[in-house]
Amino acid sequence: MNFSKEDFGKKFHWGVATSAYQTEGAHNKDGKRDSIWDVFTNTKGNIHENHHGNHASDFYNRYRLDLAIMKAMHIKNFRMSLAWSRIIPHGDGKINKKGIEFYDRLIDHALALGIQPWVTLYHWDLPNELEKRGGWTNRETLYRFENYTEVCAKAFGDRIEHWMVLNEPMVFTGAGYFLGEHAPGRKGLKNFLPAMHHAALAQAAGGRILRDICSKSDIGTTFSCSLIEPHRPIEKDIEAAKRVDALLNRLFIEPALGLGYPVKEVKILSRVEEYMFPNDEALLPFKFDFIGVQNYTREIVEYSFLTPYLHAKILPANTRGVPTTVMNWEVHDDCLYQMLKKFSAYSKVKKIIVTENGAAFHDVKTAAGYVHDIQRINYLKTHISKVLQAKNEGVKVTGYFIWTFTDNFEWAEGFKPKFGLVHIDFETQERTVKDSGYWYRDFLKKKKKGKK
Ligand code: IFM
Repeated sequence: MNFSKEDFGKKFHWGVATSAYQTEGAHNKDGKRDSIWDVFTNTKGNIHENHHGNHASDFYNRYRLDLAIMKAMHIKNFRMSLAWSRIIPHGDGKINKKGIEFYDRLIDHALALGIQPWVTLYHWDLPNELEKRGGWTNRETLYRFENYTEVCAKAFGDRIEHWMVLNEPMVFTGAGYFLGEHAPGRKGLKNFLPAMHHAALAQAAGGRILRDICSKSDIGTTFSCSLIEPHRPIEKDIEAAKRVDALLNRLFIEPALGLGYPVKEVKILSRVEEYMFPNDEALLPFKFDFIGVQNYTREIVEYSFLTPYLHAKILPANTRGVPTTVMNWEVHDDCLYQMLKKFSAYSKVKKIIVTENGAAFHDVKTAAGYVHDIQRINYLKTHISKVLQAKNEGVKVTGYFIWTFTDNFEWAEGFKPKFGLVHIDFETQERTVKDSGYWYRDFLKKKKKGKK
């Protein structure tokens, strides 16, 4: 490895990223009510082998242990999310004191250990009571989200230096309200378009509320993205790739930057007007202090007459003869670099943090108690080196967070994909630091040869 942490400068933020539903467990403890994921996972057939996050990696009860491991690994930044249904169990109305107290304890403990919590307000776990009233398809959810943001900002804002409003809105609206593969399992344009619009409004509204209440904090939001390339260098595939790029990579950042929805490329999006109030265009932008870029892979696209709306088809990685992860995502060395270049080309983007990057592989714990996850180490080294390349070329990237700290619940794929630096035995909840975890620890600790 021909680079070290020092090459990124002293102010670069190194961390790990997690989310509430994927780790906390304690799904009905201390006043928490159901989120859409509690309900979705309890319906047979929705999730790989009917797994659910009722217990997950039991972070709710074991956060002290996990933070101690984090500290031993020299990890100083911890991206986590708040479970709305723990704080305001019905999504609306009464605040659950015990929910606030849990996050108070967690935040205070992290800070006492010298670990900065980076807080995401919404990582997909909408209180189910709101879903019963239409969820993100109902504009009312936007107003409830504003209230929830205010409650969190007032409760934790004195200690949180970095906030993120939404996690990957394209994924939770696309997979949750168009494809029906994620909670709440709704399908079709009539669900997707209003959900998308209300989430885009929530993204900016959340930013404004946080800025008002937490004027000293850095306010960001995160975007999923993939490098999109055409299958063949022919007009039809090139145009198809542009449409997929607009949908997957531009749909939420462009309204935030005041550029509107990418309707020129994806014409069907213009139907969003049905759900827009007269002043909405002015409410979509917000000047975020940073954007979170979350990239894992590249997608190859070809023209397809059969695909409704987009006329574009993504070719699954396992049909292309490329190396893949357990998610069937291509391992592509350059994709994160390309994404950093792409997002930094927006002149209004002030700073970029890689708020997620990582990979799921078939980890095996040996009889001697080790996890030799060499593929993950290689993946991380390559991607981190590409972050450095982008930085050296002038991209204002100021942080990098590995997805994820411990193995956890991977949504529709259940516990099958393992993304963690720390292995979890979900029967016993035993933690074992993988070789990648030791590698990250040493990377964070090491000084470059010859430097003091
Ligand atoms: O586990 C997810 C996370 O919740 C959001 N970003 C992608 C990760 C890996 O799929």
